[in-house]
Amino acid sequence: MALGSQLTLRGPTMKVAVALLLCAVCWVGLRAQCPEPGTLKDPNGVKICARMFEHSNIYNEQSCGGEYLDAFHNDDVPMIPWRWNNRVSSLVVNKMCSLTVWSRMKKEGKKRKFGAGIQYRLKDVTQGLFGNWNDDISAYYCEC
Ligand SMILES: [Ca+2]
Repeated sequence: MALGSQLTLRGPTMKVAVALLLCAVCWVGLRAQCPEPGTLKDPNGVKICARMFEHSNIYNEQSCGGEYLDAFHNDDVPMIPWRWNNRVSSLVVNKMCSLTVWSRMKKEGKKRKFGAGIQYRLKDVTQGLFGNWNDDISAYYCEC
């Protein structure tokens, strides 16, 4: 632990403690975890069809980060809210549900149907020959 010993030598103990505390807070802030498909419910206990997340991560346990957008049963959204356009990077589909997505507004462009489960990285989901689905969802339909 070269960094730790340098800090100890150069600064007072208090500085080290503060640094460690900040680091811990920082790590918690960055940490995210994809919910298990069967646990997706809103605060009122209503089943969520699918949850789409702003970020993904190369580590599965840190994926599904940032803001998220919930889709409920029968949500038919040909025009995703503007601030969500081309932004979704990971998603979870509830058990017995499916989420169909399009790469262009008005359900145009490429189309893909996701069954129940966790997609940690839409970057890994191919679209056509060279593309992928990261930051490329512009319309969706969810059903259970
Ligand atoms: Ca994103």
